[in-house]
Amino acid sequence: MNKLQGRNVVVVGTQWGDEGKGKLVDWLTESAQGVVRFQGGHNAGHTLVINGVKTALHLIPSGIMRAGVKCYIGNGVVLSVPKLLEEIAGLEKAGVEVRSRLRVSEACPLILPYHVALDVGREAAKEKAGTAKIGTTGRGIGPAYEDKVARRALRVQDLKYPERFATKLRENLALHNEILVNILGAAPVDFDTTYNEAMAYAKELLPMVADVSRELNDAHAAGANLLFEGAQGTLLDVDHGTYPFVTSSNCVAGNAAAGSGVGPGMLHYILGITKAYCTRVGGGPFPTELDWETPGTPGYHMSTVGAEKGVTTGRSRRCGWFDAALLKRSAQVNGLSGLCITKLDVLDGLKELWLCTGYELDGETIDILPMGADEIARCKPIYEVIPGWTETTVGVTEMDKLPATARYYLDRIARVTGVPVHVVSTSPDRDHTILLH
Ligand code: 2SA
Ligand code: MG
Repeated sequence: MNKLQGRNVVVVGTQWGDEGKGKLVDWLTESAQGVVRFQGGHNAGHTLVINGVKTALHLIPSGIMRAGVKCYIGNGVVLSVPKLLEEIAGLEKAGVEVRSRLRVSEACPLILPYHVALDVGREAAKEKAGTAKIGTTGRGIGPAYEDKVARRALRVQDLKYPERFATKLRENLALHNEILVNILGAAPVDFDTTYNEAMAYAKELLPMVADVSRELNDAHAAGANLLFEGAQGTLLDVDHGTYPFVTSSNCVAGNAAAGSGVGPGMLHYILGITKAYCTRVGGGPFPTELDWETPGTPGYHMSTVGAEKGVTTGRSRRCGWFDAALLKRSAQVNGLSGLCITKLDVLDGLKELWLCTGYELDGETIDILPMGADEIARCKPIYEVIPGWTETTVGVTEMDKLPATARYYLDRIARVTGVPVHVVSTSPDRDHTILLH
């Protein structure tokens, strides 16, 4: 029995997302009976490769690729119903049974067309004004969370009551259309179209709607092991990330409880998924960023060998050296039990690897990432240079089959961050995984 079996495990990204969480959740699902999404929305992009076949998921928990596993979309997720139905249709076409295995919380706030229009309109206005864009995915995530905390969101449960839905929709449209038209110079969103579309998809969604909090508590009481699948990453967390260049939800492990309706005592083990180098898509500071566009440079190597493109938007991800001081922050705010290092194989062939162990900030040396974008933007990384390896590590499944320098690199990461490495991933394939007991 390893440390991850027989427990409820939270999987979180420790950097800026795209650490490879989807593959790990799928792999861990071998010993789980339920997988839960607790924050974010269809801005997420989780790629799974099973028997050489690639599947991209945005909303549905990665556990869906294992027959018999139950999947839950918790209250912390902002839900675009048409996007969910599209994803279900795609999976069904590939022969995956979804509807009988997926439960959606009735407390999920809905993403409606005006959220998307506001998101896209605001980014365009920033561009026009020459101010730094957030670089959002344009999926309406931020505006949907704003409505939630402003206590005016339309939620999944409102779809059950057409009149209530219509009243709330009218109120929301009056508010948002004014901003769209008068401030952002965008087209207004039409009531009838939005209402009719919502009522049409409600029929398809409602059979999957459930009291997810209760179902998770019942499943736990009956002895099921649950996996909580984080989306995005710790440095995109609305409180702990590179604010304001963040997403609008809490991506940290603590939110697995609040975003799904279980108590924190039910979260037994926190696995921090960590890429062997750093990437970020969208705007905002990135202390260890490299030139990733010039052929022959280490950054270009990471970008091309690592195929660093956004799964949702297709944008190129920025690339840089591993940042252990950033990871210290992540370890702290998540309470990590162990690390899973992914994409180690991407570093094969690099002559040397630079590991950031701290920064110089305003003339002082610090050993942990500071708070907020402005301070982070002023950080100058301090590096330790480690020799690389020439051997291929693709598909290695045992620690002692890794080159000694690769093992040293992993050891340095564990020592500097203070978190043990429990899993190493050596390719996107489910089976190419090293488990350290
Ligand atoms: P948003 O749309 O409001 O959440 O954007 C705010 C910031 O959060 C970043 N963000 C992401 N970063 C990495 N991966 C994400 N998912 C997709 C992927 C992204 C894609 O898996 O590649 O395809 O572009 C994700 N979702 C949100 C976003 O870039 C902004 O910096
Ligand atoms: Mg992703």
